[in-house]
Amino acid sequence: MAFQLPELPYALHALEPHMSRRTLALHHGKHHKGYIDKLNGLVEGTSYADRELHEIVQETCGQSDLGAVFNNAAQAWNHAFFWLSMTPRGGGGPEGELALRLERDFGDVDAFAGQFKEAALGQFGAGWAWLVIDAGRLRITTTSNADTPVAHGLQPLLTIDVWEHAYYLDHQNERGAYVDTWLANLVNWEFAAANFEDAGEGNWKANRYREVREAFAESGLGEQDRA
Ligand code: MN3
Repeated sequence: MAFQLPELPYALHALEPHMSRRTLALHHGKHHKGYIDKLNGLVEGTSYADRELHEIVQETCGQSDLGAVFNNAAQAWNHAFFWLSMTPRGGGGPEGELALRLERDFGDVDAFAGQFKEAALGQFGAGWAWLVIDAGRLRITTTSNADTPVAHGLQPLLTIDVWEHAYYLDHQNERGAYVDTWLANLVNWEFAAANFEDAGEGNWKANRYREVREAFAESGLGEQDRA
């Protein structure tokens, strides 16, 4: 079965005024859909057609002859994760165990936000900034272009897309304003906490991606609002 574009877990206008309907409609309906469509074309008739998305990402990483498969599979995975890293009632900070771990590893949520913004601004050109678990500790990392922590054995908790298409319509070249707005109003700490709880279970990648797909399938939001 071909890979499907996941539904957004909220309506296209739900993140306004922090992320415009126009940005979300283009980003989801054109960019994300483009990666899914290209991936389907590339894997049709191959053994990858029936695999889980994260398995394709992991198995094609670093293989130069499969670069196009990796790029489109990784971008498909990253964007599905990015939509869930945001919520209309986002911002603030985590609660519970994740809050304690954030304090241990960064000091406090403001210190985390400062380091996350610095990493997002420091990513030269297209890419992603991530909060991950690395050997039991929370860590901020960045990846270039389509690259993803999923390909390198790290468990992502949150991500922000810092490709220009993610923010140019709303913030032009001001990536810092985009990251500030995202951290203050959109970041989904409940999603991060759910990912944190999966840590150490071994098969988190399959579990998490399945949950991502189910969340989209169950949301039912956005249908009447599709651009
Ligand atoms: Mn993008």
